Amino acid sequence: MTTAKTTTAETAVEQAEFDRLIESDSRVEPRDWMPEAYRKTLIRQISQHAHSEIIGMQPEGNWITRAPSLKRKAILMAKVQDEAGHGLYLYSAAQTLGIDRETMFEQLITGAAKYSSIFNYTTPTWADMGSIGWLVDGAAICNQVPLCRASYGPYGRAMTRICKEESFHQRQGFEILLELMRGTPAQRAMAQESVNRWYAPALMMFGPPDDDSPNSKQSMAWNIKRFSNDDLRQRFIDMLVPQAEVLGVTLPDPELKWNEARGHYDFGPLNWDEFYEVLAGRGQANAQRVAKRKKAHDDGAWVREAARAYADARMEERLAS
Ligand code: FAQ
Repeated sequence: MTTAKTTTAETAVEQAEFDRLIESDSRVEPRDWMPEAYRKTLIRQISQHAHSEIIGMQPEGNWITRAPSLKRKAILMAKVQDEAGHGLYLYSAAQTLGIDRETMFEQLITGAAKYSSIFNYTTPTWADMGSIGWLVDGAAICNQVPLCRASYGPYGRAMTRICKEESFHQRQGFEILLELMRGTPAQRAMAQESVNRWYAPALMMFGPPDDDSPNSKQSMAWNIKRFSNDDLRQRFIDMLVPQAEVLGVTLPDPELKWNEARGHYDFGPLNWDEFYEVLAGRGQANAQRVAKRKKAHDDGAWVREAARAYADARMEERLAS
């Protein structure tokens, strides 16, 4: 009885300290007490973010062997390797919350954990490397710069480094499209056709409209998310329009129009049925993406076993000395 009372009192003190950290916009660190719901939300978001980076290597990995020049190949390889690194920082950040890598992997393969809808779209043309860099990395930066200030320390710190690399990714995509748009009529047509396919899915990366976003309110109260899905989407569109003018591409939305009174661009409705179909596993490439990830994991079993055997041997040596 006494123990239970003490525990409740202790929890109240810990909760008050957690609330103080959040209210003062300070960082919560792995050693700190945190409410279970906060821990769960972070594990959900960080692990899904990590899965997105790892699955996100596939649509571009598809073009490494077919890049049009040695220079483009080297840049693309570096970018895809960066995504692997982002996945690893993020898995490590999630592990500080008490979940292990094998469990996260199982959640990805069984569909219990999501990854970004955008990576279920296919990349049939070289111009798609430009669109992914410009639109997908552009949306990722817009969403992720505020996450550098996320209340959970390991997540915010991982995001700072990730964002630096993402801005190089965005610029290389923009430059691929710029070169195509300055090329032959066929190259210009290829760039425009690709932008037509990636534009709306990139806008949907920010998540459902605020009214249909069950997690936003609490995540914002905890200083994990700093802006709502719709606010970030609007910010991204406002940023894209002048960049599209420089490129000379048309954004495929006839309702896109500057609204002087709002100080923002108005835009047409998005097809949220398509978004939920992709989330339900019925996108262009869901099955292929997960199967490929599973095969890579299975094929890498011997590396994990060897690394474990080596670590065990080193430990035995240390204990013996
Ligand atoms: N795709 O209540 P909300 C990248 C789910 S990395 C799939 O609004 P929340 C770099 C959401 O999880 C891209 N699912 O949720 C790169 C929730 O379901 P749950 C990844 C989505 O968490 C570039 C449900 O819908 N970035 O691109 C999506 O508050 C090129 C209700 O939604 C991040 O993960 C979606 N688009 O807000 C790599 C950033 N949107 O979990 C390679 C961190 C929503 O309850 C190549 N994450 N859902 O079952 C976030 O900022 C947030 O988690 C949001 C969603 C904004 C994605």
